[in-house]
Amino acid sequence: MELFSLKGKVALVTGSTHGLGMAMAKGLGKAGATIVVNGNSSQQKINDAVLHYEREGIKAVGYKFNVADEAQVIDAVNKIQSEVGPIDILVNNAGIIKRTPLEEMEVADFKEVIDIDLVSPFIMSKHVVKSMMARKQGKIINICSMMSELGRNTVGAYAAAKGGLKMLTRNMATEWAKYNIQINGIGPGYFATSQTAPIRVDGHPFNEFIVNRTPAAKWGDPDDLAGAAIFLASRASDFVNGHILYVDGGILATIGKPSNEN
Ligand code: GCO
Repeated sequence: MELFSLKGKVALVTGSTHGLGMAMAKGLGKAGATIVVNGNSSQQKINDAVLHYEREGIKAVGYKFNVADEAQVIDAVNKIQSEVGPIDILVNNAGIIKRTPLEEMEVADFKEVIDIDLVSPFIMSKHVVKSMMARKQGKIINICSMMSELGRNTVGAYAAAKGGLKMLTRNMATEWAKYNIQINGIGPGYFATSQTAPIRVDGHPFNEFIVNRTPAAKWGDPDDLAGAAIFLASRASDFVNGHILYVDGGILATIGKPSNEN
């Protein structure tokens, strides 16, 4: 099990005050890593999250910064590396979604989704990878989506960003693997989070559609992502690079089935 140990490692997880980010960060923390908690909504939310991690026996420190603002990222990465230590693991999880038909979507909204879901992982990785290159080791995990492979009504900007993130992951691996840095992605299926709450309401057609469309016949629990995160952050994945690990209850494995079939 030493292969999966993250003892002595520092893991920066963007958007880790709640949801999938927190679930993955808790997994990394339980495997021994010190968690650098990030968010951009409020310092109070970050402080509350740090307390939550500590109550779970996880060493955590909080940094409020906007992952889409390069100046803030440069400042935060420098502060974290001098106050906590070199960043061994970067999880680019922070993201937004806007559900609007493409023909009605404002260009500014489209650009904002691309900025946070695609450009920010580039900005974060660009400034964290430099010390990983110098130390000839590091792990970067980009949080992709079903929309890295599939389209869906109303989430066109999100699909463009997540499709782009899949290829950005592969190109980062192409350019940085030679420094003994592993860059991979995790593609969550449909999980019970605040982001999916509007479409996961009892009686909401999309809710039933997902339960029927997913071979596991249920929405995922955020904790179901912890194992994949630990694997891609640990020595167990030292020769895995440019890979997207889908954790989706089997959605991508099947064409689906009509609702009258069991
Ligand atoms: C949606 C959902 C999805 C999920 C996830 C699926 O509106 O379809 O919010 O985007 O959050 O990304 O992989």
